[in-house]
Amino acid sequence: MFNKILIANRGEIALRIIRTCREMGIKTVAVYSKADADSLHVRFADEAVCIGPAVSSESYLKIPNIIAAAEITNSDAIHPGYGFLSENAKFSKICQENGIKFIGALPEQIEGMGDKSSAKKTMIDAGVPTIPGSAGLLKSQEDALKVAKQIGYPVIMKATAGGGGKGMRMCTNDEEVTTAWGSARKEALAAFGNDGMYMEKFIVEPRHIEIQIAGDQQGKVCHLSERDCSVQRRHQKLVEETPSPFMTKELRKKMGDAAIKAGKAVRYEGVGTVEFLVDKDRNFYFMEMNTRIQVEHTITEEVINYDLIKEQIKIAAGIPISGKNYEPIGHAIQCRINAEDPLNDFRPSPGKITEYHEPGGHGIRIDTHVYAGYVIPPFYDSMIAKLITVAQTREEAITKMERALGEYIIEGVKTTIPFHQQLMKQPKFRDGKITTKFLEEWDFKKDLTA
Ligand code: MV4
Repeated sequence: MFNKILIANRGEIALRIIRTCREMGIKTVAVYSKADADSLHVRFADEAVCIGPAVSSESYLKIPNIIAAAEITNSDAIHPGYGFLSENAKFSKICQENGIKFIGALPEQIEGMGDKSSAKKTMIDAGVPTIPGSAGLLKSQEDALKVAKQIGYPVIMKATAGGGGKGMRMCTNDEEVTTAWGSARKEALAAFGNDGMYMEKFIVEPRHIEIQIAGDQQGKVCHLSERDCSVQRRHQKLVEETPSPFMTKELRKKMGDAAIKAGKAVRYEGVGTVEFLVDKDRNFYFMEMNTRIQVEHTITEEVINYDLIKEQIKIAAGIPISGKNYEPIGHAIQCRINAEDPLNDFRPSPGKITEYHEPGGHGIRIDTHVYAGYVIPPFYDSMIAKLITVAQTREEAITKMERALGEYIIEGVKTTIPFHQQLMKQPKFRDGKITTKFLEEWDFKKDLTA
């Protein structure tokens, strides 16, 4: 087992990792930017190293500084958390070359999944269902028009280096394909330095359901059931839950098998997520594979009673997994509490938290790094807490969430708490009738100001 782990991250996930390390008897090193000197992850770690100024590109993304911090503290592994360097193939490789275990995917796995068109090809070869579309990248505008005709409108053009909706265009006719061919490629080139595009049939009002998997160094892969992340706004997840209200035992078996196939196809080591789009007839299609721990891993932990960070560390240390698949017990929901103003286009609202009181009681979990007097810096993402409720049924978990949101006091900054309070009351949400279209169709500003 590792002696000392450096955590190349900040905020709640840095704390989350430190906590598990402490339970495992592993020493921890925090790294921090000048803007985070007063952060809890700095105080809770055994050691802390300042790695640069506030701006991420000069600190949390600065590979030489992080490697140097690992060397001087004699760390034998690095946990990258999510975001920042967690899916950076180059960083994974540099760790490897310096004899530091990267607690995440191997460079070739990150690379293979980062290119969406080649990831899709890998999945087709492995027998994982994918969305009908172009065989690989589109060669020209004429090729795009030809493929669109073959698969039939509506279609969607996607950047192979994409994710998060950038360089993605839905097209309903030839003219839109012609326009998209220019604009989407330009956008992708600017964002990723890669303008490779592929095309798929557009799935109308899909659900986003992802399967958590774990694979060990011995080649065993298991699934840890699903999370429904259909409540998203501009590709930002706001609420996640498990089990999915749309799930059946049969579908879980099929999607779980497909996710395991996906993991085995790349000999996946560590915990990962296979994202699927699910249509109204419960057909499911591979969308992307994430090779990191995710923000929403918490809800899975609650329904399968399993510490996923501990599992990541054990797998990285070469300890085999049991290999059995997990069924969820009970129901867990997570609301992302962001320092954002839901009435002003979710504009970030950094600043000092003047008053802070957390909800508590049975079935409540809060993962956060904030406290009364904490100043939220403007440089990083605006998530300040994850509020998770766990109960025997979905209805009870929602009721508990309403109660907890009502108890949560955060003053000095705007937060998404009022948004979540209204969401929990929405009949469509309560009925589990949520697709990725749901937030577009709901006039939440009206409900927030009523
Ligand atoms: C799609 C789709 C419909 N049909 N692909 C959005 C992000 C990117 N990872 C893939 N995305 C989508 N791909 C086909 N063939 C609809 C979306 C999509 C979406 C997917 C998941 C969660 C939220 C979404 C919001 C809008 C569009």
